[in-house]
Formats: sequence, structure tokens, C-alpha cells
Amino acid sequence: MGNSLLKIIKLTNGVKVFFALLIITSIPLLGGCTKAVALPEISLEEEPLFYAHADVCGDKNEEDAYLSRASMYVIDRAENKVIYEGCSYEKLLDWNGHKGIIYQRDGGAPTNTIYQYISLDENGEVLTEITWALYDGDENGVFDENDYYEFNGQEVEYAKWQEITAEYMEMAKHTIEWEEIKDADKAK
Ligand SMILES: [Ca+2]
Ligand SMILES: [Ca+2]
Repeated sequence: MGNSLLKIIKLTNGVKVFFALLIITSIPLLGGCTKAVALPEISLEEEPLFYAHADVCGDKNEEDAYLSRASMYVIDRAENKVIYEGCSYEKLLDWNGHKGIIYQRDGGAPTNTIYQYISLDENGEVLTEITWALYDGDENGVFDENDYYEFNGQEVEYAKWQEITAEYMEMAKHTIEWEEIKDADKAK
């Protein structure tokens, strides 16, 4: 995303306080000049804005992350730039040596949960990507050998699936909870 600058701005409208997330990027011009350009402005008016922080890429420096209703952004503190853009089903992971981002989405028809784990390098490039899912095929509220399981897009038999996803399932239990931002100062 180039040289991006992220600012949290607080807008006051009557008694309501809105938050807006504004991402500005610099476009290199001829002669070494740069031009500041507002990227798609993400309107967070009246939507919750959440914050989390962790070293998700393992370079010993923490990243900041912001979540709106639809999107999440991971920001490199030192360079003040967005290194990863995800969605609202994602949370940061920094647990027991496991770092990255975990996606978890519950669905229906049949009842299912789809997970994804990604690890990132310090530039936000995806290093590894693992997906796994479980479907309550017979909709009896119990996940057992009569149901349907996937790992990296392939159907896997229940016992095997339990074995290969055990560590990832544990990682998914230890993601970092988003904190609602109630004061714009906290976001600085
Ligand atoms: Ca880091
Ligand atoms: Ca079942």
C-alpha cells in the first residue's frame, strides 16, 4: 500500500461523537515529490470501532489493528502504514509462539464453522495460509464421524481431521479480543 499514513479523526456532531478512519497514501511524482491522496475513506460513522495490538508478524514490534463493521487493518507502528487488510471475522494471534491472523466464521445449512490461519512477514505478505472447516452434516448438534470436515479445501475423515487441526483449533481459542474504542485518544 505504499507510504500510507493512517489517522484516526474524531468528529463531533451535536452530542454524538463519530470516529472516522482516514487512510492517506503518498504517490511518488516525477522529481522525487510526493502527493498525498486519500484512499477510499472508510466511514465508521455510528459503527463500532475496535482496536487490538500484538506482534503478529514476529519482528518483535507490535502492530496496531483497527476493526470496523466490515474491515480490519493491521498497521506497522514505525512506518505508520497499513500492512494487511482483512475482514471483520479476523482476529490477531500472538500466543505460545504462534503469530498471525485467524479468521473464524460460523454459518448455517448445515451448521458450520470455517477457519483460516495466516502468518505474515514484516511487510504483511502472507507466508502460510491454512484453512479448515467443520460441518454438522446431519444437523444433530453434535460433531462426530457422521459429519463433514475439510482441511485446506479437501475432505478429511473425522479422526484424521481432529489430529491435524488440534493445534490450529487451540490457536483459534487464543486470539486477541477486540476492544471497543470509546475515546479517540486511545487510538493515537
Ligand atoms: Ca511486528
Ligand atoms: Ca452431527
